[in-house]
Amino acid sequence: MKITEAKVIVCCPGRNFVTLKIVTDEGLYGIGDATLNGREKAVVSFLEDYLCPMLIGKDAQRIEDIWQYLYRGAYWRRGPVGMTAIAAVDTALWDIKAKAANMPLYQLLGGRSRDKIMVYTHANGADIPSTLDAVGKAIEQGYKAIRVQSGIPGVATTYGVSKGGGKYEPADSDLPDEHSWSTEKYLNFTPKLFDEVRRQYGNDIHLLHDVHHRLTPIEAGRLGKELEPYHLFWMEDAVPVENQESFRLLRQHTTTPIAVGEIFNSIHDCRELIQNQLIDYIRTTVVHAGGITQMRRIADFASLYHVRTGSHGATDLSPVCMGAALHFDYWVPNFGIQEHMPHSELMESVFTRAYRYEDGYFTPGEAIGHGVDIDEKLAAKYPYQRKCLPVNRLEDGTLWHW
Ligand code: KDG
Ligand code: MG
Repeated sequence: MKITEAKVIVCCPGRNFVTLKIVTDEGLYGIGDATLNGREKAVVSFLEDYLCPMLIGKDAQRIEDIWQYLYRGAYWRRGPVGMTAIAAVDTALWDIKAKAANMPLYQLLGGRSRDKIMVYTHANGADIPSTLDAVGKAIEQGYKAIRVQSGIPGVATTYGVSKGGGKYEPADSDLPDEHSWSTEKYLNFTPKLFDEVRRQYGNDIHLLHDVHHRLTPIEAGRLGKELEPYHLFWMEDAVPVENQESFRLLRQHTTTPIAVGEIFNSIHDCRELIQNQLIDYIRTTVVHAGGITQMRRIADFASLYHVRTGSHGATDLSPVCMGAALHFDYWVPNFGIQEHMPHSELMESVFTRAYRYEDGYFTPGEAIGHGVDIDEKLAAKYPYQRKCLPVNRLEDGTLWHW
């Protein structure tokens, strides 16, 4: 089965998505997500100028060899742009292989390990009362696990909190917006937030929180410790990930479970954290961590160290990634949870999807392949728009992690 065409489709139905379509001489095709928020065009170029020409004429059935060719065969390896491009190729090839086998992808991976996939959604508000309302709405929608983020008194803009109560979409301006940050105000406020949520909604709902890389290890240790009475499902991205020794320090100070990895793109980024049992959940995703092929390796490795999966699933990961991720989640033995930040109706209109939500859980559906397709004609009506993620500054103007 020879690859005859590999084309990149860029669209912006409310936000940018990059999709790779691989076509074969047997008429089967597959699609993969190649979206890298705020850096979309870099992946488009990586694919169009380098990877797509290399694919023509290759046997689409040889997923492993193509993965090795694009990764091991490259002198300049790793990095978000290149690994997102490889992920798109890999996802499209698994889609083709499952279609050729006339199976849903999860069957090809080894069959399902569970009946349904628990997801967590986001609840956020400008202050504690509106955040509590958002948590209540998520519970009404059936969610069993909820990520809670709130505006902080005295801090003008905060990660995870939408402007004016709408859906949160951080890449929202042509050039980076400037946000502000105060670690002191955040640390003083956040335990109060979780205290209120537990008081109002009790102990049965799973609560999660994303620090978004903003604390030093000792600050993160303090937060983890102060959040212990509210027994979070996880505290995410507590510290920047470049210096992984930070996690050792953090671990020594708290029993709050630790999640990390949405910005990782290689199994090597995860290795020490997993091997030393410094984390509880690994958040790598299909689209940013080299596709299904590398995600399986990461999960199998993690399973040796009691680390479970918790794939990133913000709206900048397209429905194609969500579809593929749900097949992976259905199969993976050491599944933890899957993030679900719902796409808008407009975004979803461009992609047909076999996956379904019901009462806090997803199933990937029984369509062959990964079950997601793109309506190219409709996609063409929504051309690319440049959108950047924000940058962050401390109150004195010092540039900080966003
Ligand atoms: O593009 C950046 C987003 O994907 C990220 O900010 C979302 O941290 C995120 C999350 O946990 O969903
Ligand atoms: Mg995050």
